[in-house]
Amino acid sequence: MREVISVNVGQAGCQIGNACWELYSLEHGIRPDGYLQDGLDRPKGGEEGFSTFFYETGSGKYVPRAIYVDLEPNVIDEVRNGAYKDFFHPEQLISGKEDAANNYARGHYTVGSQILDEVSDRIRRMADQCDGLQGFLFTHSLGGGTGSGFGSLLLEELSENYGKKSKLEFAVYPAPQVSTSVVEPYNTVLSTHSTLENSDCTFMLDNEAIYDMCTKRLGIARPSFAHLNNLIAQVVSSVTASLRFDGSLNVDLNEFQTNLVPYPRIHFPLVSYAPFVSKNRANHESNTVSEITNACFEPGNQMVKCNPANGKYMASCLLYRGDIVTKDVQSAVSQVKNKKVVQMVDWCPTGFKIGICYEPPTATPDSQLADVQRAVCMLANTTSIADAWKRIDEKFDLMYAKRAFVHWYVGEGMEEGEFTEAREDLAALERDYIEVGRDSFVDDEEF
Ligand SMILES: Nc1nc2c(ncn2[C@@H]2O[C@H](COP(=O)(O)OP(=O)(O)OP(=O)(O)O)[C@@H](O)[C@H]2O)c(=O)[nH]1
Ligand SMILES: [Mg+2]
Repeated sequence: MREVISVNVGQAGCQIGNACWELYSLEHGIRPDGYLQDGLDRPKGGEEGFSTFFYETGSGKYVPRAIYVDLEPNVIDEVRNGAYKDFFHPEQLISGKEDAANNYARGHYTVGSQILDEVSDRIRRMADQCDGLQGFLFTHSLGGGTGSGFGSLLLEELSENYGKKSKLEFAVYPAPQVSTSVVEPYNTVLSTHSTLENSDCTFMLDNEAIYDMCTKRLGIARPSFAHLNNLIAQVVSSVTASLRFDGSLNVDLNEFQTNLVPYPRIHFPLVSYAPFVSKNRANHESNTVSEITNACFEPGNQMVKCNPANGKYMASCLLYRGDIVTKDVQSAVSQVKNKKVVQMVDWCPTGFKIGICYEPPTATPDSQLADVQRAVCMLANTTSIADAWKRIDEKFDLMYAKRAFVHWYVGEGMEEGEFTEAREDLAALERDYIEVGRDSFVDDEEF
């Protein structure tokens, strides 16, 4: 067994969690009340695939291995009262009384620290139910007070308690279009700094990139969080499909991680996904393996705004799902290589790791995405993702030069030195990315 516990923190984390669990339940044939759909005698996903994410109770109900935490009650009350209210055990849903008010320091030190033991306890109980816990899947925002502050506090705690168990993150990167506060750059930098050593792999979800997919690809005039989250859920589902479904060319996430992360700090793979087909165009698109593979190299399909043409790739994985023939994948990949759209670092062989899951993607009923026969998700460790750090660091610097809003953090007991320390760490991260992208023979000459 290789169970994975999902931990959803703060508004963005919990709402993305909702979208993901709705999708997982449909993919595995489980109803919103946790029982199997009519006609199934066990969930879809092979002998044990589904049980990495669900456990079965004595009465034949399937319960997500998931924890929801928010410092305020509204977002989680919607889960408690919504269509999936019977899906979760009340113990899995933890909310406090007042939020972190967009303040990392409140989420990390004052308000957040009061709820830490309780959350830690619930996670422990869930971990005790596992035979061979593989790790944790974290979703949270980097810009919110709870997501950034409590998220990083909890990751720290998990590192202490579960040592080497892997911790993967889906982290929402702030965007002006759907921003909820001016201090998001502060929270993002502070959170990234305190999480850098406690997370093994972080997939960033840039709300601006996803917002643009909704408007440009799917024709949604004014995308809501629900729209963004539907796209995000598709991506998270693709990344986790290899864990949830048994299959022949189905490589474990651990194995992908080994290939994707050459140095511990360089652990932010760029995620791309194809196809994005809206329901009203479904009949006009064919989406061959070659087309969807090529689409992964188009900036409009990336979950983070950056330009891979200006950077170098260190590693990449292509995770296909649905009606896929291996031969088609091989020819699509060699086409990509021949076109030289991908520039690799010179210290790493040009390898694409391939995974295939034969279960096709599913679209939720209220999603704007159409049902398609096949899809692909690319995870690429490229130096160009450092653009995202550069952007956020610049915004941080503008405010910090004037010490604007800093008193809110200091007022919650945070030392001002943590700002400079965090910012220096991010500067070092930007330099790390430049370093790994440099040609090695140039380095030798300098020697
Ligand atoms: N994609 C996506 N982003 C969201 C969602 N909800 C909030 N965000 C983004 O998350 C950031 C705000 O963080 P939240 O997660 O709302 O804050 P929180 O973690 O609840 O923290 P506090 O409310 O400050 O205690 C902003 O960048 C929002 O644009 C969501 O459902 N989906
Ligand atoms: Mg909140």
